[in-house]
Amino acid sequence: MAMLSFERKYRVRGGTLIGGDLFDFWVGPFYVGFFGVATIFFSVLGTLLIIYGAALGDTWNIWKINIAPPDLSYGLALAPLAEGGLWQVITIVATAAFVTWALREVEICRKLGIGYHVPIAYGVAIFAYVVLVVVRPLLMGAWGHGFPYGIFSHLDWVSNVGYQYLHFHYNPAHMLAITFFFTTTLALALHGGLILSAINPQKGESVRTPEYEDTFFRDFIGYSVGTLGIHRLGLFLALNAGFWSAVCIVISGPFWTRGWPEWWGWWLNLPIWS
Ligand code: 07D
Ligand code: 07D
Ligand code: U10
Repeated sequence: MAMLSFERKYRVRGGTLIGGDLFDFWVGPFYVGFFGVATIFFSVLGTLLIIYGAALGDTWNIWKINIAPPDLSYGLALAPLAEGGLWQVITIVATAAFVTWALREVEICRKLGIGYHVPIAYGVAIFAYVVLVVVRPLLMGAWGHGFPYGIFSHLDWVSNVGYQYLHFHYNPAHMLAITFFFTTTLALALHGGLILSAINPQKGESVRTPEYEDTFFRDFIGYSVGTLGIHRLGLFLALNAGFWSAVCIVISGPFWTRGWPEWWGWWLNLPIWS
């Protein structure tokens, strides 16, 4: 890919976390770096392990390939490769790939002298994944509580685990997470819409300044969060969606073992009703 006109100016060496200037160069549009090489290594290895797992299974149908965690009877022990051991190795390799990808983001931020907002945001997604496949299984005493690696099989896992708690929609942290997800899309639709309405005018019209954007919301709902504020709000909403997702699943099992509708008993038992 051709180098964009501005890229040369921003391609500065240094700012690496480890290894000095080892791999401190670009290949085409990509920054490489120590963590780029590490990401490539772990993602290639992970993909090969998934292909090996698929070869051990009974289908090459992409939707049905499934690499399951060990049976619950293995507890927190290592399992033979064909009986969940592969899932355990893939979990380690996948976590390493996600973390090295995040560290590559950090190095790029350091080179550019910008904040670490993007890697922190991605860190929340990694956190949710690690909660699903490491933290919750550890707390419940068996790797078998992790989700299986497969397109449809992981959907089955979500549904089955949901019904284990009778009605997952009654999980209060799930409610919070869903509300944050919905609010994030609302905020993005409002923000995308507002920006396009102001800076992508019809032929013959002029581009409008941020004051117009502020004025739209002041006229409309009496308050504008501001042009910087909407990005802070967007990040806050999105990170909370991921965070409360992790909370909703880590409390299901380790901290609440009955149906989620029962949890609401405290409300019915409030003394004010009697
Ligand atoms: C658009 C960025 C691009 C990323 C894409 C995903 C793979 C997997 C692997 C064959 C928004 C690339 C996919 C590399 C191929 C093999 C072994 C991000 C974008 C396009 N899910 N999930 C999907 C993952 C979990 C759930 C789709 C990953 C939890 C439900 C895709 C993880 C729970 C539904 C996918 C993960 C859960 C999906 C689209 C990891 C709760 C759907 C994802 C590592 C979070 C939807 C058939 C997407 C679907 C879907 C990937 C975890 C629930 C295959 C990598 C266990 C209910 N999930 N998922 O667009 O159509 O994300 O499924 O944690 O309905 Mg899932
Ligand atoms: C875990 C993904 C991490 C991804 C990473 C990156 C690659 C590279 C490469 C593209 C967290 C991977 C990158 C592989 C790709 C290239 C090149 C994100 C993760 C690190 N639910 N529910 C949630 C809703 C029901 C249940 C979360 C809605 C039913 C269970 C969210 C509904 C029952 C679990 C959510 C609904 C049920 C969840 C998911 C509606 C089933 C979880 C988002 C409208 C009968 C999961 C941490 C998330 C969770 C979860 C939404 C319904 C069960 C809040 C809107 C009632 C068991 N549900 N749910 O977590 O919290 O993203 O996981 O009905 O475990 Mg639910
Ligand atoms: C935003 C924004 C904004 C913008 C924006 C954006 C947010 C202010 C200014 C950005 C948004 C968009 C562009 C919109 C679209 C985005 C989405 C919908 C999000 C989802 C994105 C995707 C689905 C795309 C995903 C694509 C990816 C992740 C790229 C994949 C690329 C790679 C895998 C290569 C990565 C490169 C690495 C790791 C380093 C470099 C390596 C190479 C080039 C390969 C060569 C390798 C080496 C030199 C190392 C050798 C390797 C070794 C030794 C290992 C070998 C191991 C073995 C086992 C063989 O707000 O407005 O506008 O644009």
